[in-house]
Amino acid sequence: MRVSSMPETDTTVSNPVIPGFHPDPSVCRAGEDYYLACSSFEYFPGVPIFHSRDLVHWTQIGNALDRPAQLRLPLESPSSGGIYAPTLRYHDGRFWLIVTNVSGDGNLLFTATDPAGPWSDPIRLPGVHGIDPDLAWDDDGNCWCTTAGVGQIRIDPHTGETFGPPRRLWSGTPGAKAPEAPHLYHIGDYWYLLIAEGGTERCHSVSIARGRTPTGPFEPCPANPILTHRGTEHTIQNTGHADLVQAPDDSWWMVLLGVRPGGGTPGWHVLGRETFLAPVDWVDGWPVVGELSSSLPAPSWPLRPPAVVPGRDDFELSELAPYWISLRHRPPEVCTTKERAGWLTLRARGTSLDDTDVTFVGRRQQHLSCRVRALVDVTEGDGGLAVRLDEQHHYDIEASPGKVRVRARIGPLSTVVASRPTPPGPVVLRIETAGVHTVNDARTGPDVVSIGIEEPDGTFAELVTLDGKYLSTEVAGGFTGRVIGMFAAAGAVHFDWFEYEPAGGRSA
Ligand code: 6LW
Repeated sequence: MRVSSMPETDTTVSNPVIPGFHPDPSVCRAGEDYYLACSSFEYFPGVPIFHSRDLVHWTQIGNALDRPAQLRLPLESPSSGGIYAPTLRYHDGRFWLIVTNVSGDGNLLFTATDPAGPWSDPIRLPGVHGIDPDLAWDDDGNCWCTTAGVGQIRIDPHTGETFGPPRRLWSGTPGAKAPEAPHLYHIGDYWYLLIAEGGTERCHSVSIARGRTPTGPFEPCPANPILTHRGTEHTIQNTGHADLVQAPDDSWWMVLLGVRPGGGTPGWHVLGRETFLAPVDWVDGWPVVGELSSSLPAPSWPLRPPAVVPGRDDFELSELAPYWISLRHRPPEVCTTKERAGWLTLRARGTSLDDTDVTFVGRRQQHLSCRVRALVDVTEGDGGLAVRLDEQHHYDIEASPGKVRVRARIGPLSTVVASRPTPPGPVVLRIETAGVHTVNDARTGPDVVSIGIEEPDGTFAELVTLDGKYLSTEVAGGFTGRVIGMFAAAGAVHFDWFEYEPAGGRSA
């Protein structure tokens, strides 16, 4: 099952091209096909892989780390731990993915002939330290691995062996903090080193330097930062962590992360750091990034929107769709169709979303305004729907036989905010989020999260409306974004279907 981003008109591209929590994008091209990977932190499976034929429409084709041998996330690992930024490259007819598991085995390298998978077991890199690892090959076949915080070292990508001590290449702009997200490219007569600096919040930026060899020395671009929205009122903020790719027509493009805050300045964002696209030109041997906006002129080639995946999952397939993610590992008890044909059965491990070892299966919230519904049978357990950022920031509606209750967890505060009896039998739970848009897509808030059930005649019986600001990154911190899904708090909970629907206008 393929999950596609929003369709666009033929003349414009709407940014983000991959809405929702899809940070630290890394892109590569193989012939006419583009592939993109993002970080995934405490979620399993990890590192979503996307495919595109036009750089504009992206379809999730899998997750690179989809088995425990590849992705070990200790149950006590914190939210926003786990899998940090990847680099995805195509070299010598194979796909290469390098990533850091900050809660487990450090820097790991994977290969695949098909980016949809299966990907290999990890090639460990004990001699590679730091985060945001990058891979680049020179014309002599040497493979250079560059990381944030340590520098560059030559590796054997087949064995993980490292050669010589690491060397520092460039520390970025004097005075700018957190040089990270390095990517090395051989373009024309130069080797270019692209980095992010300023930190992944409102000061985030993209800078670049160049040298004659992959090991430098590097001279910084006189126009650095080549991209930033810091100090502006732009509706897209925190722009940084970029990667460059050349199209078959020789044009250049940049994917990068950004956020869309609401509530005025500095505001708050709820969908996490999303993947954006920007055009790049070259002037005097330096890249010049075109305007990054929520609506871009389309590239010169025909756009190829793939089939949009329906937002409803009836759990009829033996495999969960690739957009489904769980916490720290997919619970072995998740049985789709085996126990009840066409139902998803979740067996409780923890007792609530406060626990790091909770049975939760969710999908990234990709629209400021959306409606989520699910039919749940709690004759054998307790469970329901939740919208979460982390263990300390989530809103849940939990059904148990004959009643539902809504609980809000905001930092140290946790309280049942509403409850009511329910008719016997399965019940439809509903969560609606609404982020109010104004001119130019700037969201002035408020964010609201309405939670309730559906009466037998389908009408929405709202139990409570909560302030969505408390499920934002500016309140909760961290590197992820909202995930909405199903959970089990006791026994076995059966879900017949789950439906995610964007509401209102273009609110992606
Ligand atoms: C990522 C690094 C960063 O590895 O945050 O703030 C980390 N910058 O580039 C997680 O996204």
